[in-house]
Amino acid sequence: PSKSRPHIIFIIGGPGSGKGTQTAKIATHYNFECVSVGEILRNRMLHHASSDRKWEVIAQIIANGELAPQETTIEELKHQFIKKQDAKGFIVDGFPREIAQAFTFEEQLGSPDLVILLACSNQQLRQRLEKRATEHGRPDDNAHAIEKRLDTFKHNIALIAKYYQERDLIVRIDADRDEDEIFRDINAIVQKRFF
Ligand code: UP5
Ligand code: MG
Repeated sequence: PSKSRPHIIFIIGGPGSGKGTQTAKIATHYNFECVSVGEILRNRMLHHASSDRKWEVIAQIIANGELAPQETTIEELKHQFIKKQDAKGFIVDGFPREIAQAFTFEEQLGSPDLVILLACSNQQLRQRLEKRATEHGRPDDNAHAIEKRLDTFKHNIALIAKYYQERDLIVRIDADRDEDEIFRDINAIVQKRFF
């Protein structure tokens, strides 16, 4: 019998909503491959920005809190999916960022089985990012880029959520709470959907 394709979970939410934190927990708990799109882009730019004009431009875009070009993002995602095609499942952190990306992913890699939306108040998002900025901040953890990331998210989330809502794929989780409480809810949802 042919092996069923790996489960695909998208985890989306505003900057600082806990996508990375929860993705790591799910990946460990279920032995799923974690694909953090922001992380991958940051790694690439770290290695290539000084020698490659394309990555120099992307590094600037990200430091400004704006979205990297879709083709590059999809290309990186595809690369990960092919490299890890034997995975039990994929947990994709921080994708899609706009509706066009959702469509393109689906055409090229198939539909997600579940989309988790971490819903967090703006006040909480700002507080978490400002706290991280004082500890081990990323290049995009400056006041200007934080506002831009919040705006970009606010601008794009409604269409994305509506699209997945129509197919009953999205689950919204109150992410203003403690990490472990959030994970308990996610865990219950993943259990119910896949096991
Ligand atoms: N923290 C986490 N959970 C907490 C909780 N429940 N209570 C209290 N504190 C909590 O968490 C953020 C901080 O809060 C941490 O210090 C954590 O300890 C604490 P984290 O888990 O890092 O949240 P996350 O949602 O992952 O925040 P992040 O800053 O990574 O979100 P972004 O969406 O801004 O970052 P991402 O890496 O996904 O994208 C960065 C950039 O890459 C984008 O702005 C864009 O330029 C580019 N990008 C694209 O262009 N296309 C893509 O498809 C993806 C990214
Ligand atoms: Mg993150």
